[in-house]
Amino acid sequence: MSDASSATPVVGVVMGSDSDWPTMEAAAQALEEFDVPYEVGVVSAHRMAREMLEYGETAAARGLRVIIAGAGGAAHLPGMLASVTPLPVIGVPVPLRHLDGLDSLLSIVQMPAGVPVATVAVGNARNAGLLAVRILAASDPALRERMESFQRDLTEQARAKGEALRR
Ligand code: RP5
Repeated sequence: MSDASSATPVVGVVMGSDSDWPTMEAAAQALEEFDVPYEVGVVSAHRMAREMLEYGETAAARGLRVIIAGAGGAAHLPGMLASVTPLPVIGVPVPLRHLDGLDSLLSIVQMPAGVPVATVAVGNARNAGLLAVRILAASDPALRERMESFQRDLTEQARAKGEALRR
């Protein structure tokens, strides 16, 4: 586990394997764009079950407010973390070589009632990062203003692209 900033992390970005990082990096990038302190780590649900449970059980007390968890295949990490923490958990289905990530998506999204995981699209870790920012922004007016500015920019970019195509 490594701190990505000197400030106390408020978002935990975890994944089942270091092989998930090329996908999960986009979540970290989104958090950096909003200067949200985060930490990154590998806590495999299957290969490091005890560490995974300890991570989930201690996350809130350590100051985390949101967990972003990515995994592929039999992707149990987000759901298992959600079962042992009261924090919001955002699941990222990581696409592997087989089944195009459909297995990861279904493993993460089909949670039983009472144990929610907010699941983003297959491979869309950027949206997981942005959703974490929105969750934090709900109780942080300055961060909310930055999110609103980001949304205005997104609209402007879409309009400009539309204008460029107009005939
Ligand atoms: C999952 O198994 C991980 O999240 C990863 O997506 C997948 C494969 O892991 P490696 O064999 O590449 O370490 O638990």
